Amino acid sequence: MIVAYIGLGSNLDQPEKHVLDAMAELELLPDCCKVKISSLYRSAPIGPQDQPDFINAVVQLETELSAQSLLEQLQQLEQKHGRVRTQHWGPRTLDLDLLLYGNMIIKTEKLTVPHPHMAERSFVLCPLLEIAPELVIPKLGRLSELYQRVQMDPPVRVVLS
Ligand code: ROI
Repeated sequence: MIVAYIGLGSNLDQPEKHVLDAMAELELLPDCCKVKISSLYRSAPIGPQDQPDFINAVVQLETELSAQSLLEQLQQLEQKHGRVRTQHWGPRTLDLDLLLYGNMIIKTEKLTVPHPHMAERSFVLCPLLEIAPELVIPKLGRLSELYQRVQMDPPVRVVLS
């Protein structure tokens, strides 16, 4: 059993709903159980600015799937949410990033873990810190220290009505 962390993001077509639905769907993946979910957070887009704000969250999963199989499952869920890859760093209905897979360092053509941009992104570090405050990330170090160093403004926690 491996503990994996998934970053969720959406900025199209009721983004809160895409993220909340995906949280539930992650638990239903084969050989996975969802252990912890973060709050939802809102932040301005990084990349092109002419797109809506993003809603982001992080889910901790316990899984028996290999990293590659988990990645394929995440890509299928993105498809189900109507994800189309058009503009680079453009808007999206659902983005599911495999952030961490146990303590493993993975570098293949399709997958780099730890996620290569996570240390620069407050919208990843902040929800991750909420559910795993003591986490130490391979190659990157203590999550709490990464969060203190990040340059980007913190995301705003979404209060669901
Ligand atoms: N910007 C924010 N704030 N949140 C994201 O999830 C996000 N995802 C992306 C790009 C377009 C890089 N910008 C983002 O893929």
